[in-house]
Amino acid sequence: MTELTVRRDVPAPRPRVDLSTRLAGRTFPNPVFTASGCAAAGQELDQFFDITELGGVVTKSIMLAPRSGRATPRMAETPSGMLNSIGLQGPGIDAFLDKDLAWLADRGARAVVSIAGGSVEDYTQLAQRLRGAPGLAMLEVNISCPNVEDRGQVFACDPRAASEVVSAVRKTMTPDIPVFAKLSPDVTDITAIARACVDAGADGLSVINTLLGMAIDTDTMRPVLAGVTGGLSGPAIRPVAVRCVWQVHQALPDVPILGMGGIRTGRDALEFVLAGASAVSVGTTVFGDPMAPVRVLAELAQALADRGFERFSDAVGLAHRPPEAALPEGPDPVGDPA
Ligand code: RRO
Repeated sequence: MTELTVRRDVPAPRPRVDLSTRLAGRTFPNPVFTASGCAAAGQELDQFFDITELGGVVTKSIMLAPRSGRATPRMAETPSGMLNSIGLQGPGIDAFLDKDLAWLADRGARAVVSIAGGSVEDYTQLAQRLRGAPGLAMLEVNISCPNVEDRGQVFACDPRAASEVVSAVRKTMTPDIPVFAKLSPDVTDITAIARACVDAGADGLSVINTLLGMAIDTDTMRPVLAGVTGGLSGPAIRPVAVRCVWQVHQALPDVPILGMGGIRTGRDALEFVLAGASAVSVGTTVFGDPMAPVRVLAELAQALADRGFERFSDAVGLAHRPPEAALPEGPDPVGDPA
């Protein structure tokens, strides 16, 4: 068997922009994170680049028990996007703590652990298990997985259910760990759910999970995915994600947002930041380009420098301000050659 050799590229030097970002009282060195479900717990990506270069590593949602997930096929390509119906495959919290989180802590990465459950009690127990865990920098409460048998379990589609989960997790987790709730775009008014989560104690919001989608194979004339429906991700959903970040930031300007949905370049990331995201997750694109997170980070730094920013934080939500207040003071804000 031949051994796989992988590159460990050194990212290009970044221009001098202060990229640090604060998420609910915790400072991260930069605003580019992985996206839950697209990089497992970071081990594979670390073969391509040093994952401690990223602001944080967001892990695949973990449940209490090990789970094999849904039947295959569970992925399908779509125009500018991808459908998945993984169904929360994972090793369960015990193995995750022993192996994945321990590895992230050893590695010195900032771990953002995504948790998922079928009941409020599941989430509470997960938060209990994670209390005081070394390496844990933040919790992402996934209340919006589209691939559950019962749509009633998509807590993020109902303000009361979302609130119950978030409140239980916030009460259980130590105050030093920010608790973010991950929202679904598949709702009439995302700001109502966002508000319910924040009122229940969420320190921030992850915006957005995948959109519920479906593809039918016109040769077999049957659904492509064994699970029939799946979560749509990739550039196809970026305008929806940017709109959701915009709406949530407008409604709750003081609440930090981790934005995601189809980010492939630094400019894409900047779009989310201008809409109101204080950090971004890079997801689906890593399947084709494992270096994408560090590339996006370098491109974002360059894009900010090209526009005259000295601090990343000055760009957060800037698109909401009137045009005369929109550009920072500084050198030539328009010289972006890309
Ligand atoms: O595992 C999945 O099928 C999955 C999850 Br937990 C999620 O949050 N979003 C998604 O598109 N797929």
